[in-house]
Amino acid sequence: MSRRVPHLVLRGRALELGARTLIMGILNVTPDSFSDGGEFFSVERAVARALEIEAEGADILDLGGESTRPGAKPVPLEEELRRVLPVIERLQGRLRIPVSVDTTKYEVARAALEAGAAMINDVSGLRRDERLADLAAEFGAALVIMHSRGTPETMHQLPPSPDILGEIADHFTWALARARARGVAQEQIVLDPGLGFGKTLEDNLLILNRLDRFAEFGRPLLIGPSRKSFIGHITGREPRERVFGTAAAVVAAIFRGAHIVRVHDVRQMRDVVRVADAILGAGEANASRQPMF
Ligand code: HH2
Repeated sequence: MSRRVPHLVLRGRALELGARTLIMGILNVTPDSFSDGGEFFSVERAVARALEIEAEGADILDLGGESTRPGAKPVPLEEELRRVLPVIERLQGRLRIPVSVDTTKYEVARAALEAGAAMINDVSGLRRDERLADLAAEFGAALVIMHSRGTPETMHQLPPSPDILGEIADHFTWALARARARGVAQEQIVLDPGLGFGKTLEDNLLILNRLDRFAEFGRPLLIGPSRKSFIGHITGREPRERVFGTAAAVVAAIFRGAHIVRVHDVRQMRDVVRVADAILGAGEANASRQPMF
């Protein structure tokens, strides 16, 4: 299976996709994120973790100031800005990898881009505010369009979708058209089916097992299984104990065509991704011919 798609453009930089899986390292500057809430809730700790995430081998840093866990309360604009902006400002000139801002708010995305962020990670997939696409166009930033059912406050009360894959594909079609209409180039867009966002256990497993269905869009696929509750359901483990379960989901996603994996445990997943990529590349023209065991 080929994972080749056009490269991703973010503010004058180009990230090559498909040759190897890219790692997006998660940094939540929140008191209440489901697995790392409170851990990096000060500027100093967040900056230190960001630099560590880069040193551990991440290709992109994803910084968020609002938890999206089921039932999470929305964070006021001023508070979200207060959480993420100083961290981005302090990382200017110190971090080589691009910074993505995990937000659905126009003002937060704008301030983050002005402070040097290169990517907007919109878990509402343009449903909350289409002007995020205007910002991506204006700054030449990358835009992650994620599928979510409902909002974090309501998503756990929704009835299951009769056709989750079709629902996600319809959303991608709609959001790609909206982004294009607002001037975003295809090369700036990443698609994410949104594991855990209003989906059942079966939905999450189906998304992973059928991820290749979304290859038809010709855009990089991002997948975020890290420590999520579907892994907890299967393994019976608490969020921080879900590293091996996350690894299994990461490998499955890579074998079904994921280009970018969004993870907390960057150091561990770097090895996971490297081995999975090596297996996936076996038999291709440039595979190593050295005997080894
Ligand atoms: N998952 C979370 C947050 N943002 N963005 C994308 N593109 N894809 C995801 O799957 C995704 C995301 C939820 O995980 P986390 O950031 O660890 O938790 P919280 O939302 O509680 O801060």
